[in-house]
Amino acid sequence: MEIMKRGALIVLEGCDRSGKTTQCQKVMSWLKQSNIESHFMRFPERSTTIGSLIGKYLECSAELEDHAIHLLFSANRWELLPDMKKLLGKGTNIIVDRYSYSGIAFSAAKPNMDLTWCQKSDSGLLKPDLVIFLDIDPTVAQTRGEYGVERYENLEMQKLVRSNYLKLKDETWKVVDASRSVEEVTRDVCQLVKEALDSKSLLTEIKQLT
Ligand code: NYM
Repeated sequence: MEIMKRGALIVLEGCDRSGKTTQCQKVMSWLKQSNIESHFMRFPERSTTIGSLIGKYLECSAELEDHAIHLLFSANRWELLPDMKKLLGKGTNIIVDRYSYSGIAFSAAKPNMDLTWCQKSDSGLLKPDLVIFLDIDPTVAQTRGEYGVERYENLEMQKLVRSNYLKLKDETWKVVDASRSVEEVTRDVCQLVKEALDSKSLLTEIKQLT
């Protein structure tokens, strides 16, 4: 009897302008062409009630205390946990544009925000099978075009965010040099996704973030 594999939870992370969204689209179209059942998600998911408040905060049309907005970003992941579990349980892979690591790296880049404290609210969420970190020097990323008007889109913040990301790196992380062409990056990203989908770990239960 063939044992059914659960879906894989694959996250793309990186600073602003690292190319995450483009690479998520490339991976999704490659998975579709290959007839591999997959679903795309992104965080923050701005379509929910919590997400719309996050959206207002990012657009600077609402102000929130730093811990409070951190907890809202986290709550936005918790509210989508049942959907994620359902998809993975029926064997659908999930490709996610940003996850807990963004939550921690961005919040902890603010003065008086402790990285360990920031990790706590996501403890118990699903631990990704693979985190692809699109690494780029924020000074180089900035040359890809002006940052937008959203909160956090400035060089000083992005440098702190990158150094926080690197503190979070564990055995599930693969670092990809995102300063190269879109095609070169896509080749590496798709290869890493392929390896994760072939992994025997999908026969075991998904872990939780600690
Ligand atoms: N962000 C994203 C956080 O500060 N905390 C989080 O938990 C998450 C998921 O929101 N600058 C930040 C990172 C980005 C912004 O931008 C979302 P985008 O372009 O929607 O990925």
